[in-house]
Amino acid sequence: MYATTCPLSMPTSRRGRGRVLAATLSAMIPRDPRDLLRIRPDVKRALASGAAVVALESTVVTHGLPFPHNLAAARRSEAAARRAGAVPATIALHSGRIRIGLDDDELADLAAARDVPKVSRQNLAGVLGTPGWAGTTVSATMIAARLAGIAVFATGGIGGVHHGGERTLDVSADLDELARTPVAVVCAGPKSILDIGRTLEALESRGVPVVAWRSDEVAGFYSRSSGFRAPLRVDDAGEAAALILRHRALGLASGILFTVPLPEEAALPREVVIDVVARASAEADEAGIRGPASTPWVLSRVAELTDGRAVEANVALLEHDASVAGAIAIALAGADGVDLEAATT
Ligand code: PSU
Ligand code: MN
Repeated sequence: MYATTCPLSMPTSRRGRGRVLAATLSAMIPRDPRDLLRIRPDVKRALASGAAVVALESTVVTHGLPFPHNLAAARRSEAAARRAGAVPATIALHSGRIRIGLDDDELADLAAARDVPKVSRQNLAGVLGTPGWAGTTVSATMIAARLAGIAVFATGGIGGVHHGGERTLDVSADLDELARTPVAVVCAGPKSILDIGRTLEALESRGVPVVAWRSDEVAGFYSRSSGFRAPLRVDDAGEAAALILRHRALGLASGILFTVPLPEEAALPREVVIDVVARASAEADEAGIRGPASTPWVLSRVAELTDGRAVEANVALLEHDASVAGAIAIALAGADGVDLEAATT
């Protein structure tokens, strides 16, 4: 209709609109990836002075735990990292910015937010173009931490190969991220709902060091052991920091996965976990739950089937991981002064 009433103006106005669009885009497009970051002032100061900072993820807040346990977990993780002497930085997306460090009101806002996107590498740029909060998974949080210059990141459990993943290809983006992004991830093990054996195989193929903290076995998330022997072991934060520095000195660009057994008093017996996870996963299959919805669905069903004990375990392990990550970040900040150039040439 526009074309028939004013045929000649259409190409011109298209060009006009194109110019306006180009101008708007060039004002909006970041020249530097750091333009997309908004870093809380104390985190910025800590990073500038080489002090210890611990990144914390936010998908566990938006998708992993029910309200208000999610807020309690986020606050307790921050406090644990602080007690260890590090500055905590919860990472989330908000209206076009990657937020590195939230204040308490923002944390409460994030925890109460409904229907927010779950962001990994694949939808990071897309979701940054939308308003409101979004939770960052391990993969997106690693990307953000690296952009901000944060070397140590604490989470609950990483994603991995789901049961039947060899058929469905439901393999978390966390694994490829660990293979390509140089951030140390401190967790309580791959989430218990996963195929742990295949997850460890995939990490080995990708060249990701899997390091057990004070144990010979890979931690089992809700239970202290996964039943799988760990390829590597460290017994204190100094050893962990030394391993991170050697990895860097070799020019290896991958991440490092530290698995920390959750505190004894919060742990669930492994037989119980195996049984409950099998039931929840079978129900998810029957209900046709797939893809990114699968992890949150199974986690919440596991919480119901354990009368909330799984939620308590999840909160406790998040807090514990943050304290260990804090200690590693402190050791790393102390050791970073070591002249690696001199040490490696
Ligand atoms: N740890 C928890 N609960 C969670 C997660 C981790 O204790 O919900 C999140 C992490 O953000 C992890 C994500 O990156 O689940 C993995 O999801 P998927 O399996 O869809 O990749
Ligand atoms: Mn998945």
